[in-house]
Amino acid sequence: MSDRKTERDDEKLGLSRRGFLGATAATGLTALAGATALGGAVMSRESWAAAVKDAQQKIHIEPGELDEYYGFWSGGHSGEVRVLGVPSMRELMRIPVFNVDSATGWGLTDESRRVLGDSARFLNGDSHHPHISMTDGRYDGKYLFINDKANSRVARIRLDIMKCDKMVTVPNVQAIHGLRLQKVPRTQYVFCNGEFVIPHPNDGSNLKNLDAAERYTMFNAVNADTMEVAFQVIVDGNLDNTDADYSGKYAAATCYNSEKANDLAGMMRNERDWVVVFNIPRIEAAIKAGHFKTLGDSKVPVVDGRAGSELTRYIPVPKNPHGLNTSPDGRFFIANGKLSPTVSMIEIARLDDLFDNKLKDPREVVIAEPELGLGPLHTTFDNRGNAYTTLFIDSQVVKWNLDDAIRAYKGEKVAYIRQKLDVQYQPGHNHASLTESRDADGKWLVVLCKFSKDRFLPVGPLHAENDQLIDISGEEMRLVHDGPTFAEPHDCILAHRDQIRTKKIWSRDDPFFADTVAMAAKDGVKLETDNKVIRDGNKVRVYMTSTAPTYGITEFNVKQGDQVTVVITNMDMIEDVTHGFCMVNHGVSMEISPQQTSSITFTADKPGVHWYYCNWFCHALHMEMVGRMIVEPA
Ligand code: K7E
Ligand code: CUA
Ligand code: CA
Repeated sequence: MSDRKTERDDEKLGLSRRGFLGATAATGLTALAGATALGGAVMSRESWAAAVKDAQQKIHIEPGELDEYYGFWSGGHSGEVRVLGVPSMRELMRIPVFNVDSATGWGLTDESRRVLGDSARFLNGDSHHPHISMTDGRYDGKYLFINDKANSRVARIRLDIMKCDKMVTVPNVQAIHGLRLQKVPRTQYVFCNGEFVIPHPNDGSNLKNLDAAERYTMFNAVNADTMEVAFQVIVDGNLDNTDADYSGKYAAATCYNSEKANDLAGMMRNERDWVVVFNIPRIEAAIKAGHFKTLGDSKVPVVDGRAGSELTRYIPVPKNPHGLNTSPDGRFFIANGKLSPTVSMIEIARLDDLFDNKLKDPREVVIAEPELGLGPLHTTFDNRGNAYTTLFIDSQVVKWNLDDAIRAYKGEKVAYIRQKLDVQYQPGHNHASLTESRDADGKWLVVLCKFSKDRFLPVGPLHAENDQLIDISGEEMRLVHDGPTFAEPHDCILAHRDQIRTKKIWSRDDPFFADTVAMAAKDGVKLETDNKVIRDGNKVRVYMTSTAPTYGITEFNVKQGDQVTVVITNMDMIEDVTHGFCMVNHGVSMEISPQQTSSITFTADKPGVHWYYCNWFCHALHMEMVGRMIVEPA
């Protein structure tokens, strides 16, 4: 422990240990990285130690005490969402979404497979951008939405039960990447970007002359209530990240491949790519007036937003821009330059003029383009007019002032950079508490670092990543916690604990299992009391209750080849008494929490005796909570 503090002291004093580590970023530009603390005087060893102690006290949550913030982390290519308490950074829960989960049975149960729909055949996902639904620019705590880049899906998670309840595959695009929500008047649309440019139609009919084929990708809006795709907008170039404004009128997205190239060198050819801005009321009006087409089997209205369209505007910005972030005061869209050391500040108040053709040059909406360091990827904000941008190549977070950046751009001699803080290492997203809402409070900053190198005990060639917690409540950013994570949270969102209201046990009328309840009603079964086996041809439905430590049915008979559906209703009322159901050697497992009904379907393909058991620890006699399925040979 004392060793680590000494190392931190050394870093603070400028004896940066990573100076000896060499560059990780392929660009080899690391050597150009700037000094650690621009503008900040080097503290004495004593005052630094006192400051760190003070910060560490803030994040120490006593056993039994609760955190002030919920954090929702994307799980990257593990496909899930993780729930953390902040500032302790304790992991509270995992919410399986685009993955299959052995513990809860997500991807195995009938209820989850209904949510997954056609895409239940995919066992992988790649979740990047979790965002909480809003009303009037404030988190309303109802839903969390998240994209799946791997299989072009968007999912909705109900935050009262922390389960995914809807999912949609966006048609006619490949790889949904950027995702953000309409903030005002409420989240009616989930905006999401199709990243890759593909030929249309993409049915193999144009492979002989692909260059001549029409090729594009689309910006998409999903209806947050129905989770159906509301509209799609054809764009030039490709689409990376997106965000929406605080008036409900505009959304914007970055494009890194204005070149429409298929290879790396081609995608870096242009010095500027662009931000495309979408005029949502104009798009809605065009669709209402019938000015749209549809593609293939899809019924989704498609409008054309390519150059010259009245629905969009293209604003050139340098170079392969990545993150797109709206400041919580509603004044700016900020595009992060990635291959340019700058970020581009787009003044949202000037967009009306841009759309009304009152500006000669779309660049007139760029009110400043501050130079921050190497590899700016994402920007987040406090409530005091400051922004925090990750510098991937420099492995730093830079704190800078929005208004001072504008003054400097106009030629005033003013320093806009407040501080640069080393992070460990190669940060992607960062996220400040409540920053995507009007309630940004400038207390905590999470920085999601892609590399941990030597920060943790080694665990083989695959290293942990490192989500660092930084105290931003004072003048100076202070690193207070390292949080190792598994592949690969891209992004997170922090909400105050009062903004999230969860259920302690299920309601019997919850829509999550309403289809199963309807099936039981058809079979004349009362789920809360009946323990019954219903045969319907070669389909067998086994209805049982569970009350710690017993199942309502401890033995049932089926025939080899029967399709068996086991439906269990957990009649326990006590919080925390979750039961499970696992049929040995059948790949069958599920969670049944208090007052929940869960069901799972499988084929009884092996004659003989097959035990089932409860796999969620529920009682002193949990081991004895078992039963047998007897399968007669065909
Ligand atoms: Cu920068 Cu997918 Cu948000 Cu990763 S994206 S870092
Ligand atoms: Cu029921 Cu363990
Ligand atoms: Ca480019």
